[in-house]
Amino acid sequence: MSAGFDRYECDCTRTGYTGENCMTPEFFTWLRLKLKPAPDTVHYILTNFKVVWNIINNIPYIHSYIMRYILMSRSHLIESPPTYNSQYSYKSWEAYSNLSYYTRSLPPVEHDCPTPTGVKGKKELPNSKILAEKFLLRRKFIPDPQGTNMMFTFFAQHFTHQFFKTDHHKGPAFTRGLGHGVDLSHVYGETLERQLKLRHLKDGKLKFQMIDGEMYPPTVEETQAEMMYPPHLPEHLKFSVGQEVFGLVPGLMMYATIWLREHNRVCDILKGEHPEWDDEQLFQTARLILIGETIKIVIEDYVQHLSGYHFKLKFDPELLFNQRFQYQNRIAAEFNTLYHWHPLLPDTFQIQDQEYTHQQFIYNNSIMLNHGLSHMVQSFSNQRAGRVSGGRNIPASVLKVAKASIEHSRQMRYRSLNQYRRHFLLKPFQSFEQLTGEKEMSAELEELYGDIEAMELYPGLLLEKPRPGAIFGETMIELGAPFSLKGLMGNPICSPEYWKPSTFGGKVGFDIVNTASIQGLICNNVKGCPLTAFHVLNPETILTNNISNPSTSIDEISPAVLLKERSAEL
Ligand code: ACD
Repeated sequence: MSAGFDRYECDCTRTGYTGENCMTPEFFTWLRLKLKPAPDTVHYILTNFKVVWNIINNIPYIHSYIMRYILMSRSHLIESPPTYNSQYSYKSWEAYSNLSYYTRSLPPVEHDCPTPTGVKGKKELPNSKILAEKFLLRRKFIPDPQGTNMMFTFFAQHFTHQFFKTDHHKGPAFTRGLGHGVDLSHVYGETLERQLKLRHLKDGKLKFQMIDGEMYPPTVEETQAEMMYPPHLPEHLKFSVGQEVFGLVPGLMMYATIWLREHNRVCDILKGEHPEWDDEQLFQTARLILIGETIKIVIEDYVQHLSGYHFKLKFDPELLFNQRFQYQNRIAAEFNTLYHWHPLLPDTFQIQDQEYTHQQFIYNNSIMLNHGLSHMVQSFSNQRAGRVSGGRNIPASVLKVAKASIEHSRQMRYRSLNQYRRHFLLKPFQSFEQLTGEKEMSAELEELYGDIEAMELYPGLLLEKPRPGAIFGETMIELGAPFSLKGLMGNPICSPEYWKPSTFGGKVGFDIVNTASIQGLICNNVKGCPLTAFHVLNPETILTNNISNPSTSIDEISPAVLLKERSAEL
């Protein structure tokens, strides 16, 4: 807090630290710091000693104890109720109550600070275009050594677009996603008006159309729920779903179709259980079931894959019932920024024996109709994604999104990478070489930034040396995990009052939630039940995309209209 024009005071209340800058640990803080193993050590233990973990995973008491510890230690790092936003670096009712802001983990840098990230570094930050081109642009596709595939990549994009919905009219500090978490607004629409347009209003179901005996989303013509499509696209290819931007890539429309089928499938089951229920109750209960399924899949398949742990992550809300845990969540701007994982995107997309360039892929819903979901799932399961951390792996076609992330972070006056590391209990980097683990880029970064304390968050996350054999560096995990686990477990369905069979229509609905998996979701909704996972199933499969004769037989769309304005949504 400022105290007059040329002084400040630090409020150390309940920080566990004392002193003018709250930098001196109290005794128990000091002891905890001494006893706590470094995150790299914990990560090493969790990703090695498979035999030991296999035993621990089967001893319920120890397994639950560790899972509870993971959830609590991560979510304690997220302020709840939320505090700051990009406009307010002090607590205010406006910042608390105005849901159209993303919240902030760290308040913005004050306007009277000598340098853009505070006190260290140069007066001006490096040019964002130069940064993006020099350090982030892909030279040659770097495959992810963890084996992440395109099923994961499109799941990530599809799932996160229910809560990362920056309001481009208002600016990067604002969101249109007022549910601030897993509300499935990407399936059901953000507003009640859109939801009603998408609903069949019979048996709880969503509107659909049948094509060649399979269920697909209805067209915009039918629902009148607007979508973002290039104007000349034929009407029959303008599918209408909850999230307006999901026409952007066929991978998103594939997941939108799968969740549409899942919703209607669950409605049939619920109607069988409850013939007495009206459309509204069937719809609302199916929505809660799908929210539960999503959280289960995200924790047990998606985060499990990302973590690389041999410890088996478990979705069990009861673990937190006797803990001090707030069932609420507010999406942070920093979480949105760190989730810009564009290096995942390959150079081309392979489906069956065809190869699509980015330009051929975007806004091309005919791909879904031509290949069908089964072939899409099989192909995406086998195609490897790119490594995220380590630098120089963003495809040229989306580099502008990375450049925008840097510029938006500056507009929102983000603190430096090291300040975020301190906040999330990591040691600050001492040098650029320690950050990147190499000499060439680190020397250039030093030249541009002048001081490691001035290094920015987003380029830092993408340039950090990945952990051995891993998709991410330490910072991505240590910042990403608290935001994720708090957001997932803070969902109201995880609270004691909601987490019971009756919320989900009884035992049958509760079982659907408790047995959900990515394989189950696919099996229940895609013809032939193709084998799937979030990693390439055969690690030998294609590390790069080398099909020599890409097809030109698809409905091509003029590049002039492609993605022009809303490419940031990708
Ligand atoms: C742990 C568990 C392992 C953490 C591993 C990776 C996490 C890294 C980045 C975030 C990943 C996924 C985000 C998933 C869900 C977001 C949900 C948001 C809901 C609002 O060691 O803690």
